Amino acid sequence: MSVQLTESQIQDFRRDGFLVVRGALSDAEIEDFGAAVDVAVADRTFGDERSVEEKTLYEQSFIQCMNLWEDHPDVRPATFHAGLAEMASKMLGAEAVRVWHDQALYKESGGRETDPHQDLPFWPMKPAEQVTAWIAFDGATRDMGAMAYLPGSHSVGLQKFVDITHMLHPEPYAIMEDPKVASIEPVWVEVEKGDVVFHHSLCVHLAQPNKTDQTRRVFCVIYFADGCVRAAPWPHVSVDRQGIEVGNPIEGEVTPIAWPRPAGDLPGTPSDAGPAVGFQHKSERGGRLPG
Ligand SMILES: O=C(O)CCC(=O)C(=O)O
Repeated sequence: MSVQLTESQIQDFRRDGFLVVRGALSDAEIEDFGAAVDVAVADRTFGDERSVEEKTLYEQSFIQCMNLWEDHPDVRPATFHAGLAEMASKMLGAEAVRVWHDQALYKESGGRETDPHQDLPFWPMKPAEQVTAWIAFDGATRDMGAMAYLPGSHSVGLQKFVDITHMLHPEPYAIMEDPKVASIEPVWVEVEKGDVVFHHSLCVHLAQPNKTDQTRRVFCVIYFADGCVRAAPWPHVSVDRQGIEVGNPIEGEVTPIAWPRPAGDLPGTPSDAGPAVGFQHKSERGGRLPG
């Protein structure tokens, strides 16, 4: 029996822009999903022997591998988990949700913090009806790289690009000091195995460095309300690979429906799955220049 959201949880998400769902996944699911994502990350990063110190500042925040469901079918039950996708649709008030992409965000031992940012400015999509499910396979304490969220920051009219890659701007925009959110105290959220934290695409969030000797193994699924359209011409694999023009609805085999689907039905491999879904920085996949 899957966990069902209460009306009060849905209202909490809409007020705060994030929601912790305790025990959303069973031990068996966490074990299976973690094992599948570990294999996929090992495949994608094969041959990269660099230490954390040798990596770029962005890579020091996490090893990012996206669209793992496409070339690793064992990851699909996680990316298209019916219970999580249904929760996302309820939070967004959407009749159906699609997957924008999934991604592993493995913060290595010694990895630096994740700089505070919003997600939507990386994505050429509107309206702001997206939610990310953040799954820490081993749980996450603050020492290990737990996340914090600025409650209510998704609904203050803030939509600002922060270059968390440090590639375009060595000093990214200090979003926590923006007058629209400067008075909001971050809420740190430690999680246990099986908990899932959802955040809205405009909710400002950040993560602690990993001071432990264990990798913080996190997997995310980004859902969007069916009907969202391409908002801008700048490149992004989730729209470019299926030829979506500005103003057109984002639909197709690269961004399949996650909810509702017939029980046990998982999407097949997109026709061009391959190099296009390899390791990418958020900036490379978005091609987004700060506005
Ligand atoms: O896991 C992290 O450190 C950052 C996560 C994040 O930025 C996201 O899920 O949008």
